[in-house]
Amino acid sequence: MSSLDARLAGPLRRVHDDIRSMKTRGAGAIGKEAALALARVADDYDGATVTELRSLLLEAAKLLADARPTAVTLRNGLNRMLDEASRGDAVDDTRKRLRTAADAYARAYDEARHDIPRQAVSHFRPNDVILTHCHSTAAGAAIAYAASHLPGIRVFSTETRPFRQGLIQAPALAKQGVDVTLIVDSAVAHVMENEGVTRVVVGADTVAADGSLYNKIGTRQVALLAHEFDVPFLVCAERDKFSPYTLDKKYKVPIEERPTSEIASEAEVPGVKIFNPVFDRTPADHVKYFVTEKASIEPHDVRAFVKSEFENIPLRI
Ligand code: RI2
Repeated sequence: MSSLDARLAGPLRRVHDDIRSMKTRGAGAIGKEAALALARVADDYDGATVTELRSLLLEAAKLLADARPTAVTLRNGLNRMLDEASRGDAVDDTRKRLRTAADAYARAYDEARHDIPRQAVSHFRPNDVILTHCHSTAAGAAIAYAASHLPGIRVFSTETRPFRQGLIQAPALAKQGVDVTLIVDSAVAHVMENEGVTRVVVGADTVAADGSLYNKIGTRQVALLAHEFDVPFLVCAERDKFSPYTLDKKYKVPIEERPTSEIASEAEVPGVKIFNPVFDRTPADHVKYFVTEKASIEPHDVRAFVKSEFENIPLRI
């Protein structure tokens, strides 16, 4: 961090560390936090040149983009802010533009959680038995909305080892009046076979242009089982979960590995190596629909959607 002085770097480092440590988590939420953090950099900048401000913003964006590599929301939020900064013609103008853009970004996050459930509801039926994996605010909102509009809906929520986000998802659903049961990840096959699961609904960290899904580790196993039991697999994902980087067919979505201590301490398993990848890729042919805030998209239409939604946003980081 060369030119970001201590006054700008301290708060940024905190945002970065909160995202890295999962104090701030959820793919949508980290994109929003990063956008707001860049607006604060502009607010706190006390120099006089727009060129210097832009280069500080780029440096700040690079620092934040590092915090979590898999969810493209982080980079999408930052690229949108950098694009806005490139249009400012003076420091004050740039500051105002970034504040307006960050507030709009935060509003879009909330609106997506209002709109996705209304798009998704047509995919549910009375008495559906839904299985969900990890904690997704987008998927959770869709499930709760369906359960409040259709009778008899029941939900199974996986624990989601190792970070156990199911312990956030399940009570959040229960609080909204949903009939929800927590299961361990390895119970998915048993539950699909014996409890009559009729839908799988998950969130997304990144949706690639080829229609594949990057989401919390274990999602692919759930999708394979859904395929085996002929259960429709729905993904709730707002626009900025889609990755413009993947329009380049050679681009590989990075899979984050987290500290092995999230699985076990060395003392618990002496002499054993531990591997902790926290996301996996689900192929396009296992996804029925991506439900966005505007429409439901089939995997083969994702490339066109990404092209149209991101054509004017340069990828600066
Ligand atoms: P929303 C989470 O990642 C999960 O993988 C979840 O599916 C995704 O973010 C989407 O979350 P993590 O932060 O934006 O737990 O739908 O690693 O809340």
